[in-house]
Amino acid sequence: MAPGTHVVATAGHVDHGKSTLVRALTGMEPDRLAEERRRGLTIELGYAWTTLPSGERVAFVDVPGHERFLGTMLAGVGPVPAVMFVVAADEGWMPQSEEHLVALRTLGVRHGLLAVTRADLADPAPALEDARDRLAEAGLGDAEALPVSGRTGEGLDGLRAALDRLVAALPAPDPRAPVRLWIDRAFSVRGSGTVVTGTLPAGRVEVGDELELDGEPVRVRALESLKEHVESVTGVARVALNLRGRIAPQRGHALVTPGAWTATSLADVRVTMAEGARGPLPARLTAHIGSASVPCEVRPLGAEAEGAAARLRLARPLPLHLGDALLLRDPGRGQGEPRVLARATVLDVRPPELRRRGAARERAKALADASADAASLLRTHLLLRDGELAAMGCPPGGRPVVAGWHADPDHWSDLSTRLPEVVRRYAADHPLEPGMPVEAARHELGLPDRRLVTALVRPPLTVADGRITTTGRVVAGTAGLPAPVAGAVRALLDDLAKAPFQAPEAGRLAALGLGPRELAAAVRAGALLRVAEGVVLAPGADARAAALLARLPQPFTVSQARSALGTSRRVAVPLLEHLDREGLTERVDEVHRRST
Ligand SMILES: Nc1nc2c(ncn2[C@@H]2O[C@H](COP(=O)(O)OP(=O)(O)O)[C@@H](O)[C@H]2O)c(=O)[nH]1
Ligand SMILES: [Mg+2]
Repeated sequence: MAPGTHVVATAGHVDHGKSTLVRALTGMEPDRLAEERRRGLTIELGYAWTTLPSGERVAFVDVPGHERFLGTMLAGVGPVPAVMFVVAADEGWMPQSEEHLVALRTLGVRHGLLAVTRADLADPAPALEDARDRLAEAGLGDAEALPVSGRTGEGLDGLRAALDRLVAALPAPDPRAPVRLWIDRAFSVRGSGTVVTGTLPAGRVEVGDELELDGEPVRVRALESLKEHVESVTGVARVALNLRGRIAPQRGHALVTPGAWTATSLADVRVTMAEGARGPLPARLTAHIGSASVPCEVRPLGAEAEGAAARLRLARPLPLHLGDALLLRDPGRGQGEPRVLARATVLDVRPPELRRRGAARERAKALADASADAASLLRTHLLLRDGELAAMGCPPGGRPVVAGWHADPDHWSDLSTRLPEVVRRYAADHPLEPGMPVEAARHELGLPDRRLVTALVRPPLTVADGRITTTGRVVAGTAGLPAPVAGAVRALLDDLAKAPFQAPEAGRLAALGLGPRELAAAVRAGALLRVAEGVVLAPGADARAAALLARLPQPFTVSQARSALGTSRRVAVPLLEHLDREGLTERVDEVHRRST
């Protein structure tokens, strides 16, 4: 396999040697600003990279350690999966060591190593042991700990080898994941327009791709990774994108795959207090995710006991998925007080309005049991399309009920109980009509798509000519037939109850005394469904077939339909033609059909 690239952020107290170490490892200058070099202080994020002994390449995002630049530090660490935590041997654990570690823990960073720098100035052992214990406590128990000196170069070879082990152990991100590139720098280059840089955590970007920035389409004109032109790049990587579009990108905005994220300024979350912080949370905070920092309001939804559910209102929309973690920071706190206050795990990106009295408490209860998955979402939203689930970051757990629609199982069974009632009531109110229009049933049940109604139709209900007929009509139909015919039809319906798509053979029809004339009467009475000459099924078999076919991979062939329905070509071919006529399936080409 070709060597990959990786991204590691630095962390640790100011002046502990982060930038010096990055410089020593890469030979590149992470402090790019004149002011930074004059003051010997990192103010902005710095970028530098090197090739490790294995051939793997690692880029560092060097963050400022000064307490005034916590926001910048979070922007650097936010999209990065691994950290090089730096503690000075001569100073040991300091306030920003603590604050950075709390931030990493809150963001859920679990991969890293510990470099105890300035080992030429003091015995590194005490600082190393202390810091190693603290990192382990914060979920970085696998971090190797190494004494080094950025000044003398002591320990650097060991550090390079440890970085190799670190990057080899990082989980490989999904190259097909949707892109969300948090911008950390944006600038204009004379002659080529807008350039943005960021850490691509997963997915793939290619020259020519269309992405979105705040809902505006942008085209990737050119692409660089680590200062080399490339045609495509797969996360994790540091990337620079040359963009075309009517846009003014800034740090904290994100380039995303169109349709793959939900841009929202409202999210329901589970709040977990950060180490050392105590509630209740102030109402106004700053939310950090990726390189973004956005003022927000936090509204607790229930009592503490209900799992600390809250609703976040962000000052501007962010592209979010369920399961995303936002770090909540108090921008107003003074020195010495904890500023990293909590983690907010996103549980819903399209939260329902809370209008009724007690709605907030109820919502808190629901969120207390919720996970960041499709099943939990469907409990709230009841029906969601494939695309909506994807934009919320949830692969659908089960199969669609029809045509890309997913339903909460309880809601679906509730609907299938309500449909016959609704149809019966309609028949009673409209005795002269031949059945309830599907559209009326859709409206009555408050469903967003007629196909959902059709999918709910089960025998003895049936759909014909856009109307749903009731059991009553079917029973009346059989009853209206001459007794021997009614008896024969009931026998057929018994057979069909066991094998709904195995239309009786000519021999069976003849044995029951059902000739063309008798069959025609039974069909007229609505007691049987005629699919083609000599092919009859129970009423409603068409709707049932359509619902089964909608679960097949689309489009499908006659033979796939045949085996899904458990029948022969003799029945499948005319049944599919019947479904085409009913608008429940449609032909794609000579051999394929799809559900509508
Ligand atoms: N003696 C010694 N000094 C170091 C070492 N690493 C950094 N320094 C010095 O410590 C100061 C702060 O280093 P810097 O890399 O800017 O720290 P940062 O704020 O963590 O990025 C500078 O004066 C460095 O020269 C080291 O390993 N040994
Ligand atoms: Mg620095």
